[in-house]
Amino acid sequence: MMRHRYLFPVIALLVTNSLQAKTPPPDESKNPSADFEYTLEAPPPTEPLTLWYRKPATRWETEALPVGNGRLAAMVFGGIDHERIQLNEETVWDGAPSDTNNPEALAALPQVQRLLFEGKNDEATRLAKQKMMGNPYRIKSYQTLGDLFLDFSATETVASYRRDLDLTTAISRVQYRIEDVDYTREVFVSSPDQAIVIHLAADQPGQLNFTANLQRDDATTSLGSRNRLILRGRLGVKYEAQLLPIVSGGTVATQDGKLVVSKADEVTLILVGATSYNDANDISGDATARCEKPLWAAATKSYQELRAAHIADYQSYFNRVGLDLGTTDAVQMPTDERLRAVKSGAHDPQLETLYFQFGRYLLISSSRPGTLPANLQGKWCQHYNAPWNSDYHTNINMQMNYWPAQTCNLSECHLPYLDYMESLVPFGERTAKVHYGARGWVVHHLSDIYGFTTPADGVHGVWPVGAAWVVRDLMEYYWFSGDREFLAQRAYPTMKGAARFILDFLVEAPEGTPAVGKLVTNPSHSPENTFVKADGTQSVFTYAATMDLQIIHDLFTNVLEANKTLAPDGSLDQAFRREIEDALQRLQPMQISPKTGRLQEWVEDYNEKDPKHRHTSHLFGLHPGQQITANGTPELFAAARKSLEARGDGGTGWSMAWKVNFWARFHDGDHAHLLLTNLLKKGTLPNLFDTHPPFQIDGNFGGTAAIAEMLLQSHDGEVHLLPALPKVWSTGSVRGLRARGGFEVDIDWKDRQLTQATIRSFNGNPLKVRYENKTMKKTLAEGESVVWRGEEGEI
Ligand code: FUC
Repeated sequence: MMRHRYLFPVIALLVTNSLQAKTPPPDESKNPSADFEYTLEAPPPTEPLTLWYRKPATRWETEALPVGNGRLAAMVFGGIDHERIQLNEETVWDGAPSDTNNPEALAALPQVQRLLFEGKNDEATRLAKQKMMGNPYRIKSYQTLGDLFLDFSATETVASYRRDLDLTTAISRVQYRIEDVDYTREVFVSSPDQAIVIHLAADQPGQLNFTANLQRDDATTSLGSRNRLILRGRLGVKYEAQLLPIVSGGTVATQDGKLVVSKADEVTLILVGATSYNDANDISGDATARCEKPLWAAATKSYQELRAAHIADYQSYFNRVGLDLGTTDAVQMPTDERLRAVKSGAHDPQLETLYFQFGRYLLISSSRPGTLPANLQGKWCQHYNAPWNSDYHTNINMQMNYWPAQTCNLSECHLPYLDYMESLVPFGERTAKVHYGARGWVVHHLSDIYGFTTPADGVHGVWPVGAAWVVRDLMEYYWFSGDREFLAQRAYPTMKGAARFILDFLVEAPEGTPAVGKLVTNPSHSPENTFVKADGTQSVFTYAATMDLQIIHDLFTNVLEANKTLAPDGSLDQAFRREIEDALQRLQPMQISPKTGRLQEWVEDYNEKDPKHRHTSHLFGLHPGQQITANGTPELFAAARKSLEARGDGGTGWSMAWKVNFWARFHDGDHAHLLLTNLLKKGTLPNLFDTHPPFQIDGNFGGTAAIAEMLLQSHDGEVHLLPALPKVWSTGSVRGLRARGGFEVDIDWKDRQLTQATIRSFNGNPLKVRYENKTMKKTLAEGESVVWRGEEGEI
């Protein structure tokens, strides 16, 4: 048999990181910790929905593979003599409940507003920085729970190595052969059993020999009964992890805080984690009890039972959507090599499908009913001080995480976002009152799990439209589900609170401004873009940024729709409704620049300091909003397109993902695909994680949502099939996408033409479906479906 052999270089870097006690990664240099000789045979057959690699991961960020159940998460390296499995629990978050409202803010507000209207942006910035920030104005970081290390005896020669992540089962597997023994390791995170499960096996008895230990800075590890490993520590919250080995054959013993497994046939490690976090006000829970309950329950089950329950649970989400964009031989290549080929110009439609399904996988694995929402890194974070604290950024990032939730048929995974937003309401009400003297509730540009709603980081944090934006997902949830009780009990009251704040926050623009007499926001930003004024001075701080006006238009329109849906006779909240209708009339409209023909980013036609800036905030009204459409507002639609062209085809990961969505909304499939390719080329790491850089998960979710948006749209009163199909996806099919109005849609196409669509109705709403310039109307009963092949008229 032909064998390729190559040597891994000896990595003998001894990193002294005592100066960086709080700066993991602790020992990426240990993976692999010895010099192996890999013997590769022909790659094993692979499956289209599997990420797979020929070597163990050496770097967490780019190579390790994520598994998770919404609450617990892990990154698997697949090491041979040294395995690192990095662990997360979603509430291991530094900080503690505290009141960060700043009582000086309210008095400064009118002065800051006056200065901004007078064009004294620098003075306004100085004053706002001094008086309007939260106290303190920084939050602390989401953190790692620690690491599980498995150490095996050193090996010289390893054959047939492969590690993978199977998206159809949510199991990460490592396989290799040493001498004539085949080893297999599987890792998954079970939602039904609330445990990280690691299973080690060999095809011959008595071959498993290793030690296991749990580690984290500032935490202690001890041994409990039945050789249980316990890791305990405290930030504000108390955190804990416990590991229980279930060993067949051989022996298990303990030594120096480690488990020692010798000559075992098969081993299952059950790993649980929890903290004392109850909610944003209360961190007094019992972390130990929260660990022990699922631990002992899982310990009564066999590995096969745990595995089967996990797969059944996971597949009840994952299997709802199928995508085929065409096949390619590249499917036989490891995922990192395929990505490299795409970076050098190859077209790999199956990698695009894999990327799409990976985004769905990540959402299912980081956001389940009852958990917190996915943060900037989902739930996967190896840091003590993560980039942007791995927080909830509400000026694009957290919202983008949830763009695929509805269209990609993961409605339940949307719930953590909605629950979390509602949990912020009482905190946001206090901030509205203390900082703005306003009713309702406000969130600024970021938050954490302790109810942080005040301005953070710098003057760009004085961005009071966060709540107004996040509540749009409540309406999305309603549009997709048709759940009227949800609309009445949850969506409407929460949107109303956000709208109340905006009603009080809006001010009339004075003489001397282009918006004179109109209602505008002040202070305001176009997140986080700097403008240059006619006198050459620069600022980020102004009034009436276009995005604010669009967010407010969206919120007011949605709250009115909800009000009218709940009480068609107009009897609900009449005074409030009139206030909203009146404010909507008086709201400053969007402007098209006479200089450039583009949609203006600010009410004054400033130049941008960086015309290619990553945020394209003034296109919110195009996506995710729906104020700008081809039919409804053709001039704004054309101006928005010019704005996007001027921004270019680059950006950070999430920025490119947003642009794919924009191009999809412009019904330009080829340009959308160009951006998707750029996202894969420049914004995607070998483990398919999105990179800002560094790793940030929003681009994965935005990219997945965008692929769905290219195939199906429903924001403009009709179900639009294949609105942005690129030439390169000439033949394909998609099953199970969801559309507003309560529909599920399957589409087949061939040679760039629709062949057939099946539309199932969940709510019995009237259906209008479009393909190119053909439309069809039909009222389907609840549960009824229709097959359409693009014929005009009613069928
Ligand atoms: C926003 C963006 C940054 C980054 C951060 C987490 O502030 O401007 O690019 O994504 O969020």
